[in-house]
Amino acid sequence: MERTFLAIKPDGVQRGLVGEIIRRFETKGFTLVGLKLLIPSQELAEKHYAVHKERPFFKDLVSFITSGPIVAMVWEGDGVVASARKLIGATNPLNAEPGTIRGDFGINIGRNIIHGSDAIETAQNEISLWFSDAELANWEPTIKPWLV
Ligand code: FUP
Repeated sequence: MERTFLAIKPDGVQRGLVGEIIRRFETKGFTLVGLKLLIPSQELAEKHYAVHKERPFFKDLVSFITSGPIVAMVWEGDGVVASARKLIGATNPLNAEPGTIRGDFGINIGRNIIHGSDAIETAQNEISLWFSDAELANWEPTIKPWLV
């Protein structure tokens, strides 16, 4: 079953958006299989954003993501990687459609509330970077009337 890695960034946590964001993925029909709150280490943040290490915003990005607690999550379900990206919206919240998380709650690209893996392979790498196998629950809801 497809899985993705999502992280509510320090701005999302501090603005009290954790419940609202989790609700959106739950009510969409995805299954939560991993969840923890942590302040990421410098090393973890640099590995997570390694693809951006030559970009001018890299230093600020790492400093922001390590500045306070984040909520790291793994969600599971058909098409969850692409669907979560749609629910999250465009990277720059000013370009994100209303109805998306960034479109509804953000205006600043450097404070865009939530991270979501951009492809299935990236998701696999990010999940193993942030979670051990023991931290992930292998379970399925026994009743899925919303999928029948
Ligand atoms: P996304 O996949 O939508 O999170 O966006 P990217 O991987 O392109 O960028 C990762 C993070 O870098 C963004 F969430 C915010 C930050 N960023 C900037 O601060 N400035 C930029 O010009 C681009 C990205």
